[in-house]
Amino acid sequence: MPESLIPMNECPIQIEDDRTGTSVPTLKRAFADNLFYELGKYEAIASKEDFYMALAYTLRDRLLSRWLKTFKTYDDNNVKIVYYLSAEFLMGRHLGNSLINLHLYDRIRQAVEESGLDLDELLEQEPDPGLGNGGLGRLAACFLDSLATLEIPAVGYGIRYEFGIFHQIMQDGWQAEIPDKWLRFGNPWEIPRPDQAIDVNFGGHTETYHDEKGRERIRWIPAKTVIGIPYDTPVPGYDTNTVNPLRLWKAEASDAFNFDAFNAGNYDGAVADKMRSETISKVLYPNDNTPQGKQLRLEQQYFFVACSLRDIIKRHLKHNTSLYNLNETAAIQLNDTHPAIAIAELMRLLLDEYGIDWDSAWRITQKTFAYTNHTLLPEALEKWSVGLFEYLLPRHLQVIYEINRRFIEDVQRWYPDDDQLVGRLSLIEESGEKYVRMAHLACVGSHAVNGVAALHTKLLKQDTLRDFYKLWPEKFFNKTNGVTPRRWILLSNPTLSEFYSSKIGDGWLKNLDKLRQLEAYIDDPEFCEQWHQIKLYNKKLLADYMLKFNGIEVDPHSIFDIQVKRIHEYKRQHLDVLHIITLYNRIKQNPNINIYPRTFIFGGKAAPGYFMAKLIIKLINAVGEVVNKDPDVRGRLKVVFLSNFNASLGQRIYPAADLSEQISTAGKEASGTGNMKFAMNGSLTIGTLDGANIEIREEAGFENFFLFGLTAEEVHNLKSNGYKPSDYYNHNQELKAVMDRISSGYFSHGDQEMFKPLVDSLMYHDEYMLFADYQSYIDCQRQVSLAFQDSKKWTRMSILNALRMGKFSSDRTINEYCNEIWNVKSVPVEMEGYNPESA
Ligand code: GL4
Repeated sequence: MPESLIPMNECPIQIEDDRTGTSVPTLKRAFADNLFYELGKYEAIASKEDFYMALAYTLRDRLLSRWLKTFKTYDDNNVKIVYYLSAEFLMGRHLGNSLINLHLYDRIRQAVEESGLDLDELLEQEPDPGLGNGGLGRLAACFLDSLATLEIPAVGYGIRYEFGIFHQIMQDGWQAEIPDKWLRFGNPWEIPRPDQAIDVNFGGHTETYHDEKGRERIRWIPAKTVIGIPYDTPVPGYDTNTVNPLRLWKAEASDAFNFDAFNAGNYDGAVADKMRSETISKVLYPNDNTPQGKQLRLEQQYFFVACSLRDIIKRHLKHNTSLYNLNETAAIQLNDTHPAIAIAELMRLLLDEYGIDWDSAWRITQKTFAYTNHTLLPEALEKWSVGLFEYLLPRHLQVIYEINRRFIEDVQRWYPDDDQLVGRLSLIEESGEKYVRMAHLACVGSHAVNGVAALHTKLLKQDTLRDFYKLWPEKFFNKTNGVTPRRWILLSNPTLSEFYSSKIGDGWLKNLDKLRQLEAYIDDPEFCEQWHQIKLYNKKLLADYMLKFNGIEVDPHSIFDIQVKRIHEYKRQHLDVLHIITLYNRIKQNPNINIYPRTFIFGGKAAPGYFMAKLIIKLINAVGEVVNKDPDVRGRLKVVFLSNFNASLGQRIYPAADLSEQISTAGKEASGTGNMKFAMNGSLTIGTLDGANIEIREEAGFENFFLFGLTAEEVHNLKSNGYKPSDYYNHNQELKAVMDRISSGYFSHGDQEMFKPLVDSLMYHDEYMLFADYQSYIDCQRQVSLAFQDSKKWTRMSILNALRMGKFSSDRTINEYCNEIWNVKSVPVEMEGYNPESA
């Protein structure tokens, strides 16, 4: 019998079989074999992409036995599974990650080199799957890594966008967007499963009818059906046999095309419907912290949620006779409100398709869902117009109205004297055009609601979700974000990782708190010198990259002062620019002034429709153009904008940073996760008391953190008392000089109009209070420069930052979710005769 037909439980793991063997000669053979059979190429005609693909297949083959065994283990034991629903997953490149998880890095390097190729070059061929915008999508990916590493049964559900986040290029200092064709050469990491396709309905109307028992029921008569095809990508854990799936849905038309139209000669019309259906999973909306309110976006949300829920129910019913105990086999996490329509969809399924009564259906729903809020910005809270809802999802709107009716009845019973309360809590916003408030739906339909850092959760309770907190204080949790040390230390910073492991072994990779053991070396000059050399080495690597891609030569001994993240006014990249211009002005006034050399590095994408963010990018580049060339500067200041910041560029950047810029207006950044990646790699943070900065500072020690700026409370008070940015401008000479220099056209070839919108917005509104924090920031930056000049002291601070970041491993975060929200346990996957470490 062919091996594939041997039942799983009898399936022998064949050592040195071409698809599973891991000796160097077998790997070489498998690599060549995949090139030939999967790609139809031989060495002489193969491109680098082909070699990369052949290598990717070689690794995927080696993941499959563990993947299938993981599936079988869950299936056999009817385990409780975490379902992480997210419109975004920024997974980063897979190949390097598989190499470290399978412990095959060294052997593959040897196999590839013996084949006359360069592994690093092949790794660079992999497109970075950019199915997300920024922190929220990357968090989902870190969580999947930790779930698999902690051996938690989990499935990530999302959308298989054909075009991910756009590719950013610079044209004359302006951002331009190029479509991200990440699937152009095919995707070796995914397995399509058309046999598990799911129908998703849209539009139409509802009608009542009587079922066989004479009960009045409602059914949805949809206008259109789209098919969701699942594509599975393996998510391997580190040092475990667990390989969980990331299941992304692709939209396809239900009929290939309309034959009536085709036969009538209307060829365009025959394919138009098909194209419209397939548009649903075409492209990721490139907005971070700003919803778009477009019909297609709601279609995307409902599409992936409907597919995922049907899939979850199917899995549940395989081993359970009813849905009454759904919450015993499923914990569904809503990553922000993007999948919140799931609450109405599960209710609809339970009521209409499974005939369950309202109260039971509602109990099941609430016990199954939990919701994570990721933003406090009021403009970022999603709401959908009732009209659009009615048009696309008429039955869901009815369900939402009924949820709301019962909810408001309760509220009126609990608080009979508070008229305002009902209006504030209602799932429907009623002033002017009516909207469905998705965060409200998520709060009432979940048993747990959490923020993503201590301050954020506190502000949710005090402000954004205050009324819900008053109703259900026990529903609220804090789950401070974390990031995976596998990608953000081991893969990004191999030199530092090797240094750690040479001292304490590699247990730190699964228990990051262990790094604290290394504090014993803090007074050892040799240890500190080695640390310093590793940082310098990483800086040189980044300097080489900047020379190659930006044509800018920088001094690796200068302070690498870095801000990489989405461009947004609340994140205040322009405050960083005000500092650069301040230093520049000082040099222009006195070219011999003593200024410690700095390299200011920026990276990040602006939403294509966000004019002010794009203008900030232009300003950074315009200032760089002047500063980098001015002979008076004598190379002491360099400004570099690295285009197309993404996960793989992050992997190069974090290890090379001295200073991490985390300078958002206090109370605006829910958590931040880049702040954690920098600190883990030994950068010091200059930051406000915002998001997770506060907790990073507590862990690192106050003396190892550069703090400046107003607190969230002070921001709030200053705003309520009438904030006047012009007061700061008029009373601060340096600030005035900086603003005047921008206004004068100095950075825009004399054009005084170019930056006027940015200048005016600061001078007359300054929503994010740059002026209020300016002096404190400038003073703090002076402390940074002084500290850096004492190299021993700086290295010490850098080391302590890195060693004390154990809390920010996403393993800690996921453990908390498992114990306090999901109530799930680890389920180890046993593989006879297979130990990944000795593989
Ligand atoms: C974000 C927050 O802005 C960011 O602070 C947080 O770290 C991240 C993950 O929780 O979520 N919210 C949105 S929207 N985009 C983000 O990156």
